[in-house]
Amino acid sequence: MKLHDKEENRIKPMELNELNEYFNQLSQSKIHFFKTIDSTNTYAKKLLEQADNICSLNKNVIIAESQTAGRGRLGRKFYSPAQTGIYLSIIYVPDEKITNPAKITAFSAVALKRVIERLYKVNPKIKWINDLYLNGKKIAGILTEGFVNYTSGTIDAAIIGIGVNIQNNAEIPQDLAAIVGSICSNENSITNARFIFEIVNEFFKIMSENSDDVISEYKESSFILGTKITVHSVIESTDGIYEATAIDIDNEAKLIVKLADGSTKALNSGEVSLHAE
Ligand code: BT5
Repeated sequence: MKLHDKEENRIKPMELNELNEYFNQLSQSKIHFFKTIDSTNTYAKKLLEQADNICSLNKNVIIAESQTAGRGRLGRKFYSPAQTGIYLSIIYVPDEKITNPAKITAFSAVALKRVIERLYKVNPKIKWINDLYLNGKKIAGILTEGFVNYTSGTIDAAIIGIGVNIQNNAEIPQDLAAIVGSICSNENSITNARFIFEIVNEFFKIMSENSDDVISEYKESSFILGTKITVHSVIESTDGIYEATAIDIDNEAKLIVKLADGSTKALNSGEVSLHAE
């Protein structure tokens, strides 16, 4: 690739003015923008902890151009370099208590997939429960964290953290190079500000859509249904690691698997990795 092409393809840093202009269209929303931060999810959690009234934080969005301690699930790291990806956290305070954060993750994955398709004209697939893949590599991850009200024991708010690789990163650590991909599209006119705004807008739209329809869309985009997978059980430690076939995703976003003895099981936790053929 010529240097000239590289320069053109490089994503531009975010313009705060442009971000503000977009977010002015979304009523009640407020953005918190950082050039760099440890983790946008951690910052969102602090905001919630310090708030007198958490409802006022609904639709607050924390955005960073890079993260020094980006987090995945189960204490894993999310590589979040500047220039090639976007990192944001949405604070969501619904009218009703949150009973199933996993479902919010599933809905977010569909929202993110829709926006990537619309803007970048590529078709990512979803790996249950929180990853988007393109051409066999992971291009985005979602980390939903519930904010628990310790007095009532209910989950009163959710923090939806989204990280997307827009372009390949030349400095990616060796251990990630084989699994990490990027959107890497020819659509160079999409600014980061617009991409982020569309994600947030689509998220709030999808949360009010018919749940069965969204789950159907999730299933249509899911690339593990019908395949053999290896289940790494984390919470139900007695189950350890076992093989199964992913056969369905139910209306609560649980993965239904069929075991070797023909029995089925609904997974709502634990880690799922694709079976190596
Ligand atoms: C996730 O976890 O993929 C959720 C990632 C959420 C990141 C966002 S960024 C904004 C917000 N603030 C945060 O601190 N986090 C959220 P998980 O499914 O556990 O996947 C983690 C695994 O993905 C790692 O162990 C690596 O194998 C791989 N990985 C790390 N960095 C990656 C990257 N940039 N792109 C794709 N895969 C990556």
